[in-house]
Amino acid sequence: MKTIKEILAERILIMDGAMGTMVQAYLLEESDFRGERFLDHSFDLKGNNDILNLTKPEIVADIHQAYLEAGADIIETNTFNANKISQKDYGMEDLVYAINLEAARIARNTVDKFIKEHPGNTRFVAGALGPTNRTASLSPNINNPGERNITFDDLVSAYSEQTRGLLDGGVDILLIETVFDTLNCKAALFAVRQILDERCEDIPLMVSGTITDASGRTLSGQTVEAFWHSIRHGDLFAVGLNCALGAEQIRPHLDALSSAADIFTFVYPNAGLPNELGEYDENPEKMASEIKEFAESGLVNLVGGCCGTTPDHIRAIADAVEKLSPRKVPKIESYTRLSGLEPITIRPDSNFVNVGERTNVAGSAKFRRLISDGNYEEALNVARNQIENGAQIIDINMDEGLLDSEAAMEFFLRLVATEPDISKVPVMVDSSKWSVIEAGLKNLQGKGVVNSISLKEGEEEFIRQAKLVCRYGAAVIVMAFDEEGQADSYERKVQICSRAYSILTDEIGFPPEDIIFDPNIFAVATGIPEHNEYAQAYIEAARTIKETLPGVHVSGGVSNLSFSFRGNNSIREAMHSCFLYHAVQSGMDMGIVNAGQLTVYDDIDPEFRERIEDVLFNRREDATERLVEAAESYRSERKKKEKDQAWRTLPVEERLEFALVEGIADYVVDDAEEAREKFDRSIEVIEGPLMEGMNKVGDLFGSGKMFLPQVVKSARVMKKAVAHLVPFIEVEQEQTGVSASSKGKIVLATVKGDVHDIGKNIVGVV
Ligand code: THG
Repeated sequence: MKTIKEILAERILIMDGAMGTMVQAYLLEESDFRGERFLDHSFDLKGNNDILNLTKPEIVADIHQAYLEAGADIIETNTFNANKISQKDYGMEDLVYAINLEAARIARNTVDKFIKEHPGNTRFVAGALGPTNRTASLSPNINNPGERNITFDDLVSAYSEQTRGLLDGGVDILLIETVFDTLNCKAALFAVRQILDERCEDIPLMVSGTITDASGRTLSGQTVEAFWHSIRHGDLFAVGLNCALGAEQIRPHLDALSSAADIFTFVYPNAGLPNELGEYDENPEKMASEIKEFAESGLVNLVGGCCGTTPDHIRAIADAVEKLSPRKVPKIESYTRLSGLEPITIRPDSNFVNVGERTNVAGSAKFRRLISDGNYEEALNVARNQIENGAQIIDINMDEGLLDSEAAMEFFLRLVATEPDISKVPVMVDSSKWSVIEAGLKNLQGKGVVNSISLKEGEEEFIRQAKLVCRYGAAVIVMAFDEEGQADSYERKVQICSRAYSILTDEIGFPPEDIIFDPNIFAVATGIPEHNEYAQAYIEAARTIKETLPGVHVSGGVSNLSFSFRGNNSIREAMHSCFLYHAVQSGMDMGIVNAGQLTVYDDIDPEFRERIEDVLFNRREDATERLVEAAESYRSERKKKEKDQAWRTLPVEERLEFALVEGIADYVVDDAEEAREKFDRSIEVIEGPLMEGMNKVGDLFGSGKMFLPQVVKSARVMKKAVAHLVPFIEVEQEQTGVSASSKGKIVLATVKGDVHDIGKNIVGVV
């Protein structure tokens, strides 16, 4: 018989329709659900459709048979709630294995019999794993956002048991369906992959998400693309959407999924939304015509029906798509794809990625105090500020002797999960303890980054951890650290990273694009001569790693560089800026930084910059001395500069430009007003000095002398200035009869998430 992949290359496959809708039509009573076996069971069983596998197997088989006759190629087992979490409601949690085993056997037997009676027909059994009735990413208690009534481990255990039953009963496919919380789904994937490994088996795995409302997000808040990034690691055979909205409303989300996913896609919608009587209005013809359009548009490889659909719907759908060709699975570049609630893709030509460092108890006295005092609201603000200042990922570290770090990581991530403006970005779980990293991974619904693993405890442990990183579905930072210690020279950095790369890619098939090397940024200008080569060694190692290890990224903890100037933030910022300016040119494409505290490279006094660069490149014997010497005066000068506000005496045009480049919003309204009085028309302030300032920002950004967090600050200043001017512009337009609309409209289209999109948003502000 043909394999399912062979068939899918030829035609669109048909999945079956609703089980529940069909069961309802039998008008079963409590006694039917109970049968002989559960006559004395202490819970009401009416409505527990899964128990019918044990008490009314002939009904389940008849429904399967009806769908096979209607043209379904794939029959789903009657196991939507056959997990111990959902069955607990009926006091049936001990019967879960038996229910799944029987359900799989019923479907198996019905399908096998059908094949025998219709030679040449291939049909398949998909073991259905539902979402359970609990959600791992949301709190059940509005007053306590950190609370959960289900954990990742609970879910893994429940899904493992269900998977065993389904596999033992002989299913051909496993279908994790109606996913409303991706963390639940990640636990299911973890369980299924683990069980298949244990049994040395492999069968096709399908995942189906569900979009519950008009926002186009899953119940737990992810966009379709973020959802896809979170589950890609599952080595899936197909991904799709089901349930919730009817076919029409599901279309844009199916479109998004279909363009993002480089595997087969499917959809099995409801027969519309239930009406006020709880009935489904969409008739077979209407639904079939909608699904036909999906197929004609090349969006799907498999189609079927969910709630409210019947064999008539499936027959109509099968007829409608019979002659249509299946979607061609697109080739998608294997770029780094992370997610929080929203997706982020890091391409080889992406700009430098800022990772916010402040949510680190070891790296911020303030954050440590907030966590140890239990002031989580403020601690969340630390994370939020990093993002507002341009961090695209946040690094979270709870390594502190007096903390229960596992518990702190878990609790903080659960709080983060309930703050959409924070959880929109991916999380980097930072700890030197593997148990803390695992605690983190069990609480991330998106695809995050493990920070970090290394060869320090040898290859065996390295491989064990790397495999787990894959199984949880994360990218990983690999430190240049081996059995001999941390790499400090160029040679050791390159050698360790190359060794780690070949172990990861050759031995365990780790995707290269999910490897981020950190060749160690160490403190320079410490007075210890051995440290003098550290910065240059990093910068050169970054170049070689990027050139010789295809697909990877290079990151580092930037603030480490300036530890010897602790307390002197102005010199530290200047050092970080100089370092990044050079390191990014040589291939560093990600860094853990204090987002919002990066000086503009060109702003650093050239003489001082030279002293910093003398240190970074170890250009003179007395480089450290000269930097230390300048440090004090630089600090006081900077302080003076900050205080004495010499720039306030510049002409207004130059003040506006300065404020934009520096991201200083304090005076911009006054300055915009002053400029407005100077010009004939208010719009000229925007078209003149403000645009000029933004052009300067653009040039600095383009040449790597400004980073995204700084551009964000500039945009904020711009927005404030424009907000002041707009009312005047509108009045003037009215007076002159020249209105904005009479000038026509400009439509700006960009690729969502692409670098141009950032540009578009800035232009949008303008
Ligand atoms: N590589 C990787 N991960 C890392 C590091 C790295 N994680 C931790 C660290 N290094 C990066 N994060 C920080 C965070 C803060 C500081 C330095 C690095 C820092 N903090 C101030 C200090 O210690 O002086 C604290 C000041 C304050 O209390 O506010 O410098 O290299 N993969």
